[in-house]
Amino acid sequence: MKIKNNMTVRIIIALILGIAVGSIFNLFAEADWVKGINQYVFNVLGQVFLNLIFMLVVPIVFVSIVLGVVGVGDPKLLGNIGLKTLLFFLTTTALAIIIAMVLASVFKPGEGKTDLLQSNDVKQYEQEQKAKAKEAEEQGMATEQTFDQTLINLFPKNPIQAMATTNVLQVITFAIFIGVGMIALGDKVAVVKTFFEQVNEILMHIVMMIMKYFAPFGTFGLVATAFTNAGFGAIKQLFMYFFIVLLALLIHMVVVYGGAVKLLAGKSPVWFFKGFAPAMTVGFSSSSSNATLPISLECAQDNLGVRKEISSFVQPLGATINMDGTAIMQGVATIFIAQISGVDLTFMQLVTVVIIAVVASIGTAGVPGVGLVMLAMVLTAVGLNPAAIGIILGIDRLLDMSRTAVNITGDAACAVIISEREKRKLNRTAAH
Ligand code: DAS
Repeated sequence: MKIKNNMTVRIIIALILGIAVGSIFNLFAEADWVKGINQYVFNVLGQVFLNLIFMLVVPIVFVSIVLGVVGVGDPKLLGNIGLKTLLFFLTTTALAIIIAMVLASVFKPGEGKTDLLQSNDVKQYEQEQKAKAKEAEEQGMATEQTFDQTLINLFPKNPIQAMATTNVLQVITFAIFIGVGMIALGDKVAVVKTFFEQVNEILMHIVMMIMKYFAPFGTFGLVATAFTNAGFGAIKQLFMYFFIVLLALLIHMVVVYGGAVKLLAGKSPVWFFKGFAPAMTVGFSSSSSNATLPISLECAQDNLGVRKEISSFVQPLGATINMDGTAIMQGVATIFIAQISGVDLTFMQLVTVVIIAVVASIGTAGVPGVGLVMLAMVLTAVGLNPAAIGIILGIDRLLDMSRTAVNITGDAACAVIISEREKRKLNRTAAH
């Protein structure tokens, strides 16, 4: 845990330094030496870090969704407890992202003039998009996809091309078919399942390595570039984004989890949060649901009286396929980036964000920073510039800590509810 804390401290120091240096450099933004340092030092550090994150998007999306589908297709899950668990997870994740997008749409953190989007990578992406639209027009192809075309384009003609062009919706579709095929063939493809599990472990380890060894440098580079371009004034929009994610996390915790424990388990929310507080603390400091699992299980079983067989089924599953906190960050971030990009998302695009974020959370393992990798996928899926995550990446570590605490609390709430309802059922049977 010590190393993880140091990593967090290093990233927070890099964030503060980046804001300070960038804001000072902004005062001399026209000087050649500032432009030189900004381009050849800050921008290089930031873009390398972003590329490392993008490098993992397609592999993580493909492998984690194959495993997510196979996991969901586990015969154990098709039982009474499994179906209730799945229903709770999917419902709360969808609720989480809706709360997030409503708050972001009401408070509009990204509104107003900003130079936050001035990094070279973002400008280059916009030029590419304009060139694609122009080419499509010249070929008489419709630039705006109609609903039927969107539906048809969900299914890849060439899954390798879908991966090569980061067409995440098609990669997800292909992954779902692979997962369904693996469920159908069961033990015949046990080796393939092990292969995917081991590749996923490698990918998660790579995420951990990137966050541990490169995140402080990348954070400094991205934040220094953003503030050199935009000046200290940009802190307001970043703070608004930060505040709205925290507000959405708090509302989701108190209203959705507290309400669910009260209404569905007949237990006091205060009792629940007090009993699970130690695990929330570890989740916050480690930014990893997986690393917190032993403490999460202990709190649920010892403090909240969850039956061991229910706790050890629901919580490990939840650490992988249920990430409401992450979905909240993705909902707010998508609306925030659309606002600073001056893009009005259509209703269909908002629905796509909800579906993609729920699907994305199914396969993502609980390690630090993985929510950000999946955010790049969500942005790509709705046609927003994934490079824009560079703007929020600097402050993401602090949010990762908070959303991890929410992720594991959702799993515990589900375990408490199912355990309490199973106990009542047993008591009723005994009474007759
Ligand atoms: N850190 C992840 C977790 O462990 C969440 C995230 O990256 O969004 O739950």
